[in-house]
Amino acid sequence: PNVTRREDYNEPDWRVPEIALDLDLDPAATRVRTTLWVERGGVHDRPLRLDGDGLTALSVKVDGAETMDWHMDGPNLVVPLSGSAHTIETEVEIAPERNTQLQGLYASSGMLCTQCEAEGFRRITFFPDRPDVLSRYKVKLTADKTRFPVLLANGDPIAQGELDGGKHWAEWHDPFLKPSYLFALVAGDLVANRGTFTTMSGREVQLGIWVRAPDLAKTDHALHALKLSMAWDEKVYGREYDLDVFNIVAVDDFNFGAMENKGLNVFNSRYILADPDTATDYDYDAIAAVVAHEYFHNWSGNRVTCRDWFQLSLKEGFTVFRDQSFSADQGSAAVKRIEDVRGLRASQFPEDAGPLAHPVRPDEYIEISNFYTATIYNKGAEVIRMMATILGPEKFRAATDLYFDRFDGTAATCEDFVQCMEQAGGVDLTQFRRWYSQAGTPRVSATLAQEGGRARLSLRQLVPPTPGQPVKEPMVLPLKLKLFGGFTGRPMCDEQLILLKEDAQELLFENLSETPVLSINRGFSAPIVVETNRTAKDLAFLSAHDDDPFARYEAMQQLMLDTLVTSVTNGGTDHAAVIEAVRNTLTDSALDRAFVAEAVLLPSDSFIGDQMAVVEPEAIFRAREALRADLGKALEAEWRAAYEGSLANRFEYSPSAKGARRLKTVSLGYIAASGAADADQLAFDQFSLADNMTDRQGGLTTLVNGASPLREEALEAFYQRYQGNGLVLDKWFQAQALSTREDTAEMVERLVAHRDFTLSNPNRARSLIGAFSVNQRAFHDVSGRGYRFVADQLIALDKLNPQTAAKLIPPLGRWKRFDEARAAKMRAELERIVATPGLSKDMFEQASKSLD
Ligand code: HT7
Ligand code: ZN
Repeated sequence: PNVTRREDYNEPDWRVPEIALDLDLDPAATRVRTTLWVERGGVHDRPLRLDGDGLTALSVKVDGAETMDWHMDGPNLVVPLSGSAHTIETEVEIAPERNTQLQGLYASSGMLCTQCEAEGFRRITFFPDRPDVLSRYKVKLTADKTRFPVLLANGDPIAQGELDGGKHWAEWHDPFLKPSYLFALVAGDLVANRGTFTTMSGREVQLGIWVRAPDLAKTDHALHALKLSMAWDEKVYGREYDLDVFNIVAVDDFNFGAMENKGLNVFNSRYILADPDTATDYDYDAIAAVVAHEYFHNWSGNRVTCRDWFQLSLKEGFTVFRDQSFSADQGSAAVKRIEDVRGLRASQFPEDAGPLAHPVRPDEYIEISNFYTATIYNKGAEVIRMMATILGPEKFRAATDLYFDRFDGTAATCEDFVQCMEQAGGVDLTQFRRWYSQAGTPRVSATLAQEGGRARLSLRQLVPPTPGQPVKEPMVLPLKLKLFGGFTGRPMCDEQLILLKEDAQELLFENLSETPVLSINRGFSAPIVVETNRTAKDLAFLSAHDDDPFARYEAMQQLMLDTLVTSVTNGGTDHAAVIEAVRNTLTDSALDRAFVAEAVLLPSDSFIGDQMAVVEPEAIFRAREALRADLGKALEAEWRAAYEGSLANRFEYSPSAKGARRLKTVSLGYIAASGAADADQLAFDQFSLADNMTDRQGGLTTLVNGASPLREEALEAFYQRYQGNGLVLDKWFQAQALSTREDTAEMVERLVAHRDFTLSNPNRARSLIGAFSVNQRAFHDVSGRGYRFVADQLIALDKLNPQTAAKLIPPLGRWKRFDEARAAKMRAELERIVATPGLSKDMFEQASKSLD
């Protein structure tokens, strides 16, 4: 397959300032008539090359006249042109109902919708399908009025009318220049939850959340989140919405979370639909975050877009940073930071340490869809966050203002963004740019040594080798740090921000009156791994006294990790320090319950594995269960108190009610781990009496991990209650796939045959196959059956939906982290995948790179 390289970038040969699309929509045969106004870019004699994917040109006209002077170069249409400006008309026919890839125009639950990022537009019509070709779009949609009464596209509605034969049409104009990946249309039998938003300059924007009629009652939360996002972007970034309408449509079959098409966002329905009976607090939060994310793209992505796909993090990293900041402002910023860091460690750190590691601005790709990764999104967001930290809030805002002003209406690069940071911030980011070019998670060792009234902090950094990058240069690491008196608990200095730039650096602290304890990388100021010489006592102290909530959480996590890794490697069972630290946190009534719930959770099996030279899934599972059991038993009274303290909680979506629910289920888990005789009944009661999905799911997952007869009863009751609700059934499949029971692999194999399981819906495929492959114990069963099962499923899924299949390869690619027997079995499955006839390039890239 072809490799696309960043260094090969050239400006487009032909610009397309205007495009008119005329689509006669029909699921079986949609006619697409396209007119392009093209202009030669610079002095050259190259023909017009229009990307296509699976298209056959039915007619080609140049300047109004039918021509045969064109040819196909593979999937692309090539038209020689003599002048500097022409109109080109093409006609194609496509079949959305046969589009199982969900890229381009496709059918989902009776509606027609599009997904064009990254390269889906070329599956609809011939076009220079690259993000630096910016055009003004006019779109006319025609369809059967009964099946498709609602016709939506980007921009503002201009006109509509009726036709003979039961058809109708609508015309939409988007006045803003946009790349083809932001094109969208939707046709369906939809209803809208409508609202309005008055912008800071006093314009009224019509808002609509479009769904099928039975789902209308589940759209209030998304609409509310949209209004909050619009107000937040005005207040925090000075960004105002620019069209008269903003529509969101929810679809059931979607490869990703959502898509920021100009004025017409298309969403995976799981990120729109919510009511207390069907959505968890996690879902509610995710809906608000994704609505915000897509809305924020209107500026960071749409008004200023990307020059080429290597710059993807320019819009994604920045927009994730923006949505994280928005969510932090809606509730507890500390808990949000903990959740974001946990997510980064669960998905990005392993990616950065594995065969698919790549820089935030990659150098090459085979299939761009494979690069919508945690590195581009989440590490990209951390890179923006570090610049914001270095500049401080005022200068960072000045820098983003400069960026938006300077690049409005253009396709920009990461370098353009960094230059704005430098200019408005008055800083030199030359070395900092390595965050864009070097892959791998930097590791810092921090050693604090006391010499009388002085302490010396020795810092060393190491950026590990990654594929294609054997040798690394030192990075700029912004580290927030502080010292606390180990005896009095008092801060011994103000928080400092230091920039670690060298391989090794030292800091001296003078006039210390007591032994200092180091608090470092506070707020997770740099996305790195820090190793310190802090003792269990130091960590326990910080977990109780640090005044930075993130550092407090982090100290507890480190204490737990150290204890667990010792248990796994030496069989140690000294859990006293962890038990005391958890007791302190759990009984500290001054703490927010949501924070307590996060702080007392043990690190996941896979995060424990990430700390080890060779991952031992079974030993990790046993060590973690043993610590859970000891915590459960030693603190049983405290868990019960916490559980009961959170019981009187009628559903309300507020930070404090969410925190109470979270702590309730975490406590339930520990009560179950203690082996208490009433634990199963407690879980079952929580499950059955719940007035909301968070509690119901909490009860269910606790039971699903155990062996009580109530387990089957709860699973069956859940299934019966929610049969027909796809999003909730996803939870049912997922809970079973994530079960910590020994027979999970067997159960998951059986669930594939369940009448509600299908690979053609991405959410369903991810809920079973995706969830199972991150269940460390079950997936890495020494027999290799987990690997075989996942490979079989991915080979089948690739035939339908290569993008979704390829995204599920990484767990198999982690073979180097396991013992020889497991590694050989994982490799064998990857080899089998690579050898599959007709494999997509998506899967080929992921699986073949994973073998290196
Ligand atoms: N910008 C959007 C990316 C996206 C996407 C990428 C590949 C294949 C399907 C896709 N659907 C949406 C989502 C976002 O980051 O907002
Ligand atoms: Zn995005």
